[in-house]
Amino acid sequence: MASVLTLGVATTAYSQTVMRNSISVAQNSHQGVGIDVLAQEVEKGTNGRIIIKNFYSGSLGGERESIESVQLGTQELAASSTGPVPNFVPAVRILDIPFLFRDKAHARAVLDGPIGQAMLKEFDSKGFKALAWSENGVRHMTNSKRPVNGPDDLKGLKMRTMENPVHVAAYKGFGIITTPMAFPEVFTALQQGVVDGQENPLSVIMASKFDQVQKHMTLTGHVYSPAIYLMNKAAFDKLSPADQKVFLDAAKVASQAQRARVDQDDANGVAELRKKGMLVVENVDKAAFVARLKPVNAQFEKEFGKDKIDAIRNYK
Ligand code: EAX
Repeated sequence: MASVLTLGVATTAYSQTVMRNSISVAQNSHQGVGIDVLAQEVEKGTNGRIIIKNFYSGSLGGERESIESVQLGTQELAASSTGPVPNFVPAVRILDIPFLFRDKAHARAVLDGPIGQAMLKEFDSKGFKALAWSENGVRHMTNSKRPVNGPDDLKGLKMRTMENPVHVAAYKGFGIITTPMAFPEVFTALQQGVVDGQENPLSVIMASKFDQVQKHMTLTGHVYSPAIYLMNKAAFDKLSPADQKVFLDAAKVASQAQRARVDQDDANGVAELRKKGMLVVENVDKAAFVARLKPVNAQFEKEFGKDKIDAIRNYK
């Protein structure tokens, strides 16, 4: 390694690689924790040879745009919910089926087990290295119009959805008027009344200050939303085997930190949002919501295969 003595301080001139990563929510969030830990672990594991510069709050675009940039190689990394992912890797769609998972523990076990790990391999042929599953959280409904005590109360609500075909089909099953929209546009759309409501995990609702533009929340828990750390495949393949291991290990540490923050947000989110004025329906008759989606679920079983859905549903 060439070393240069300048101003009496020995500096070792070594090549430092700077990569970019992005999320659509604020840095003070579960996803912000995830990518900050990922960056710290990669810098530590490569002794500063690789630095990841993080961009928050959709400053590089929404999740779909960022995933597209990673696929094209104009951005090395992106951390995203699985919302827009089916547009790139259709095999992942099955994970977005409402009421597929019993709870977070069930979802984490599936994602960290053979089913989820095999799914990560589906990304390779699409130009991505999927470093690890992470977690967006269990999604709940919010709106500015009325309390939602049962599925009938959803009928006719104009709700923003993720750009996700499974969600759109399912929410139409509730009689919701669906508006797919990139996340960075959601706060303004809610503020201006372009849509009445949206649905997201408590972590996202809190980080995005939706209490300022949404009066009502119902803990429907209708979808478990995985998240994922994606890297441009060519950029990953260029790394030495040792550095590839650093990235994969860093992603696992980051995922644990992100999941821990989700647990923290789930523990105190309702009280915090109530303090900020939201009216929260906590005791929800989930069976009523599940029953309303029976016809849509029949469609999903045809589309994805009942055996595949049951393998996830019954995973212990
Ligand atoms: O990943 O688009 C969404 O509602 C996502 O949950 C949000 O961007 C956090």
